[in-house]
Amino acid sequence: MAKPYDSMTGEGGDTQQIGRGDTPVMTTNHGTPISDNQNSLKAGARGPTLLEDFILREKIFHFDHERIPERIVHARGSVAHGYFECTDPIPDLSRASLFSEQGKRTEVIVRFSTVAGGAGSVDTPRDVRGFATKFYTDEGNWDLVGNNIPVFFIQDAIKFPDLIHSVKMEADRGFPQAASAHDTFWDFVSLMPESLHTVLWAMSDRGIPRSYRMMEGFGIHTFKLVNAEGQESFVKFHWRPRLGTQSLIWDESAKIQGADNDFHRRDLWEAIANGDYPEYDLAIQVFDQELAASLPYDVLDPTKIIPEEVVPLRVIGRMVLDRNPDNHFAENEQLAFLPSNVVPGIDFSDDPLLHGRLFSYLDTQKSRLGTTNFHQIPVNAPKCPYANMMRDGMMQTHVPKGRANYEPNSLAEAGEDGGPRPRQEGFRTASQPVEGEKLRVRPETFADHYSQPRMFWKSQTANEQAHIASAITFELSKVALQHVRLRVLSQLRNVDEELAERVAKGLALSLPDRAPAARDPVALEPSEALSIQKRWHATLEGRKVGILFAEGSEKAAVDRLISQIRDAGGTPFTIAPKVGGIALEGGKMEADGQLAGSPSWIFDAVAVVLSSEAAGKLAHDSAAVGFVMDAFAHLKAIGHDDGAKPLLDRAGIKADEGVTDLASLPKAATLRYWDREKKIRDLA
Ligand code: HDE
Repeated sequence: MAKPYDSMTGEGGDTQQIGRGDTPVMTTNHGTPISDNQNSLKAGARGPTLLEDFILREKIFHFDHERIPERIVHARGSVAHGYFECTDPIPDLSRASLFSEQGKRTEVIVRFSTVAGGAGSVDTPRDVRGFATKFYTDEGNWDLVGNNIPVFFIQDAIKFPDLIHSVKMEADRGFPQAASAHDTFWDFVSLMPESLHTVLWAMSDRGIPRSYRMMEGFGIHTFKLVNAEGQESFVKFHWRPRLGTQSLIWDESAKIQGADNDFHRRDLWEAIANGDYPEYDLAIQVFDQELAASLPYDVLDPTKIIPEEVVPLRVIGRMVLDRNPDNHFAENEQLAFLPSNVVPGIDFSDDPLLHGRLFSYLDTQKSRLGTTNFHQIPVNAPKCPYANMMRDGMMQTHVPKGRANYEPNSLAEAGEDGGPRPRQEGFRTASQPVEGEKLRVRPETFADHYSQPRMFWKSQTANEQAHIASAITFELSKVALQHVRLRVLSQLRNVDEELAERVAKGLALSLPDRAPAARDPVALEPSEALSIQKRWHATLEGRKVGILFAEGSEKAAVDRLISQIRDAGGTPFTIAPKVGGIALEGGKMEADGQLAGSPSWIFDAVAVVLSSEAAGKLAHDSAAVGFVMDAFAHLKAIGHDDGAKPLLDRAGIKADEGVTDLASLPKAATLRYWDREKKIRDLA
């Protein structure tokens, strides 16, 4: 008998090797045990491969079809499992079972995403981020498919394909990937003033979040809550990250694209793997028709927010993400969200954008996942029992018993299983009188496109305003069509003259005439909640500190810093010119990362612990000089010992509040140093 195949020597291989110890047997997809997974079947050792080789054919056939179409938008995303816990029940407002009792937990899966880039694109371009949550409630799945920005570019679903075509890579050239800084996007938005509010949010620091863990989420549309008596209220949903909202600096986010394509995905994965579970509060804004009617904008218009100073937020629960996916394909690519997935107690408003979404997501899953049975894929299936008379179809995995595939039936009377029946307490659409002519129009109440972007602009700090002005200037500098740049400026004049002037100056253009406004803007009070900097959480939790050392550094100082950072809830990451272990003053030490591959861009703050000899040497190493120079330019805290000075001097670091000794670093590292910005960058 021939010898079994040995993968080390490549010998043998024509006998079955079934069940060696606990290792499962490799089989074909139909269960036939495989003896050799290295060699295809040939006629003679150097002869032609045989068509008969069903093992080879099945393996290549399956591989050829491993990819499914990526999502047309939000193609790149990262998922995490966890739970939602109700902390403040609201049975008076909604009969949704997940909000019924204090402490009640509901399993969730969340997918965070960018919008414009493909599945293999990077994590930190300027873009809106998706924040989609599937709650596996005991009365069915509720999908809250939101974004990190509380408004959207368009008011009516019929404009969505145009918006997305314009922002994606241009149709003829296939670039730019994952970027809005190009002709077609700005052409479209300059012709659609309703998009300006969201454009301003996207051009603000919200468009470049530091982490999915430090990002707010918004359901955007007005929804309805319905209680057991059938009484309705309007509601807007908000996720608030416990770590606070934090963003990157534009130059930093652009550089991170080179250092770590997976910056956000890795951050989420590592936080969960380390037990630092991301947490968010779920808050609601609840209001009635009377309040809605009193506002100078329409609550059905998804380009508008209701400031929390007008309708306060009430926290009703928290979400904890405590489990990484086991398999990217099964739990991310195959995950299907449907805004139409609601449960009894939650209902839709008449927002025309929402209504288009109720169709689109169901439809797109058929083309992405290939079958109407996509709900049976484990990550999509409800965790509660589900039953109906829908049958068959591609990739049907259920095996229903009996004859009852129609309803009503009387089979139970003959002792057979008659199957499920609708019940009174099931989902009931909130009843509302509807009357009107069939019209293709936009309501008058949707016509003010400028008051809210102006309110957003006025709510920002000076630095944040500078970031918005320079982001628009940057994007328009990538626009080649002069008439498009001018049209954007003519729109911006309606938002704020100063903003328009700053952008015009940045582009060396004269201001064109103001665009005609469909309706004159009204003055709205600025809202503090719209600024990230005004609500900054000064904490080291969730933040990562890079510690650079080299031969001769004081080991005790590095060790001390590591434990101080950990004690404050941060994550230390050590960096050295060589990773394998180098001699420090006081012992040998391995580093987590090599200097050339660990630029300061990927940390929230840095420490430099060096002997003066090593610092003198590193002052001639561009990676080391860049490490501190960029940390300074990105407004980060820099902690250092005396020995590190030659390197800091070479990098032109000027002492300020954020440049500290090592002992003060853990506290200093909780902030960014906004005051520094005007000294190193033109904020005009
Ligand atoms: Fe989406 N959107 N969308 N969208 N959207 C999709 O559904 C669509 C909109 C959002 O992680 C697609 O399964 C239309 C607003 C997120 O899997 C598609 C309109 C908001 C995700 C689709 C909108 C979103 C999507 C593509 C205008 C914030 C990622 C793949 C009427 C409230 C979900 C898919 C995930 C995904 C259509 C507007 C958020 C094509 C037609 C507004 C977070 O169905």
